Amino acid sequence: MAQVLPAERDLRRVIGDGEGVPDGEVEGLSEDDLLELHRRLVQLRTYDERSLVYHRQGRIGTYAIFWNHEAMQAGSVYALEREDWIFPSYRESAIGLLRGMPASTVLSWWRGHPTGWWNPADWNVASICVPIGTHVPHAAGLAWGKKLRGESACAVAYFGDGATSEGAFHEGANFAAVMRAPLILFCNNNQWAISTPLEAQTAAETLADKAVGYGIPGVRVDGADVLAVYEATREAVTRARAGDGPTFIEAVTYRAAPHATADDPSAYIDPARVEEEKERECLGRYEAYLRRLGLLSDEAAEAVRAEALERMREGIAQAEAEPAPDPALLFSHALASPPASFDQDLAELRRVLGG
Ligand SMILES: Cc1ncc(C[n+]2csc(CCOP(=O)(O)OP(=O)(O)O)c2C)c(N)n1
Ligand SMILES: [Mg+2]
Repeated sequence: MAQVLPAERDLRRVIGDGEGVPDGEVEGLSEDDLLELHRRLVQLRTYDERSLVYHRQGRIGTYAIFWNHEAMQAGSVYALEREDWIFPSYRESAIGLLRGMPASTVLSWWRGHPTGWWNPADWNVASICVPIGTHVPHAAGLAWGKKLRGESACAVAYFGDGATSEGAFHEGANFAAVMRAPLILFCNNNQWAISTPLEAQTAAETLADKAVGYGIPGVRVDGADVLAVYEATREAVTRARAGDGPTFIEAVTYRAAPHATADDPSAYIDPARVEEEKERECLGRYEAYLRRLGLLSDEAAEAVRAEALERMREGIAQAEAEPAPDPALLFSHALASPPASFDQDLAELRRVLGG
């Protein structure tokens, strides 16, 4: 068995600050790659900002904001192949867009419309997981299955800092490690689980330290540095494909938005800390990096934004054009032998809905 070293403590970074901290670069990324990463960040940012507006307008339901989480999602997915599987939590609800999934599909999910439930095999993107951590064993099982079949695909499970306190996380991580399953455990450590801060979540010095207990490598990256996230994930993918098993990636960030539209963080978060974090948010930092390299002009940035906005306009129009679903769907797959009372319940529901 390979020797497992203590988890890396320092945050990996590639992007400098334009002043004392110099910019690095990632080997193997062309200028086209750098611009494509930018396009993807803007796509996610636009999705997120528009969704908040759609929520306020009553056009989608409760929505889990992922503002400033885009670099963790775009950077890690860029290190994957299309055959690799993505297991998102609600925080990565729009990650399918990076595989070409229509925005209307994800918006329909937030509208509670059946067209929002895609076939995972169409995109190699599992259903959005709302229970905390329950998708980690699913991802471990899928990854192990790929290994048993001799396929080269791997899986990535996305979860938060709070999920690391859940039994399902432990079971999935331990199982994948023992089976040397090709799994990447991607933890978005935004330092909050709704109103529970990180220090109330764990007694470990870092979340990456947990990897040591599973006998797998643990790395820490700056979650607002899309290039550092990409590089760390690429290494984890290489390890997974080589048969060396899982890697735990702790991407460190700070939640700069409410947990979700139903949350009021002013009750528990220091607003000055949030403002500080917004100053170093991931898209602005990456755009500044591209500008320092001379790769991004105002016009080009504007064109990318306009394209992303158009995709959202089309997406919401398409989602809203879907006919209302039949309320019978609520009952039809619940039980193999439904009780007679279901008929009365459905009739009552139709009466209440005015149908
Ligand atoms: C099993 C389970 N317990 C509790 C909840 C309620 N809940 C929803 S979000 C959340 C916080 C999760 O925090 P974290 O894992 O850090 O993810 P983040 O929301 O910060 O991305 C909790 C406890 C849930 N969805 N599932
Ligand atoms: Mg969290």
